[in-house]
Amino acid sequence: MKMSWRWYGEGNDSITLDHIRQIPGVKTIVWSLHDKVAGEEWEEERIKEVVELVESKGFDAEIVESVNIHDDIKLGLPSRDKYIDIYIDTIRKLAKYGVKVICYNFMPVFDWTRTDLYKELSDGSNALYYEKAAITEDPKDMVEKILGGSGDFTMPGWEPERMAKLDELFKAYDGITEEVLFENLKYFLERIIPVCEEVDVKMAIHPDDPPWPIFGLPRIIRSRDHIAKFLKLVDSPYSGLTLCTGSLGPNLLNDIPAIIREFHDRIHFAHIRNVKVFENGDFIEVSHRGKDGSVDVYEVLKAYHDNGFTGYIRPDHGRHLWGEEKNCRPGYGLYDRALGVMYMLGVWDSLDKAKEVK
Ligand SMILES: [Mn+2]
Repeated sequence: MKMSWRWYGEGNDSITLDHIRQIPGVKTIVWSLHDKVAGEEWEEERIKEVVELVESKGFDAEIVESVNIHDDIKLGLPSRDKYIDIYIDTIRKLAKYGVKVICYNFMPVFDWTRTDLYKELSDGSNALYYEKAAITEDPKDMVEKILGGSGDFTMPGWEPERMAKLDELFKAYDGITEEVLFENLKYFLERIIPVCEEVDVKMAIHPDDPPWPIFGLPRIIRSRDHIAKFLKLVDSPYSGLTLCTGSLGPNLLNDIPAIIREFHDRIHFAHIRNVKVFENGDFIEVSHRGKDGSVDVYEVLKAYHDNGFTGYIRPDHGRHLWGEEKNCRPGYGLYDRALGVMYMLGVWDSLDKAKEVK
């Protein structure tokens, strides 16, 4: 297992590489060129610059999260081939600079969805919250909430330019069923995976968050059966998973440790987050400690450990602590994610020791 940390880049994150160096055990920086919109070319010079900076601080830069996928690819439009060519070009450039895993998602229109970015918890901290009843008929209400609450930070998946074309986007997805979306994903993978095999870059799809359809849009990576179907689309180790416990967790029917045990050899990147699911289906993000929420984080880590997991792990979102929400990216503060790293390393070290004793 290699511990990693998502960093939004110089001048685009309240947390610096020097902060991250002081968190025990973090070896890999998860990065991206966050100013790039889906379908845009990534220049080699820009890639080189980030990788060299990250490496100069003693980390490796082996994971990119994300290289976003243009809507034309998801929609299966004739123009998709042009965008797939650009995507392949980016994969080749990233491989040249030592990138091993690319995390991506195939969610139509919206990335992750929440109704409150700063919901207060009983201990006075606050965190991302999803209230089913607050999801109105009109997705624009939610866009306003998300963009209005993100301060000066850009929100990946919520680019104002894309959100301005919301009506057009919804119209384009009219008639795109789960089945069609799977077919369009297959087409994309059939073109890129041979290149990934050639240059040794593993693709790792992120599950849909939350794990159910919203606003009538199809969501296809949200349960054990959806994952099994996805892995058969192109049956190569280079087409794998980012297994996010925070995304699958809000549906209590998802037995995450069982999913890990079944598909561990196709999981390249583990996102660990705990969520507390309420009786009415609302949920809030909580600390990584298993007892604080509905995800049994110990059993999740044990499922990886039992299977000799050698991939990357990162704390997913965290609560905002000690007033840091005034100057941090929603869900990506320093303190709770650092506590999460230590919780995970604590569990992992104990599992290592227990194995030695036997
Ligand atoms: Mn995640």
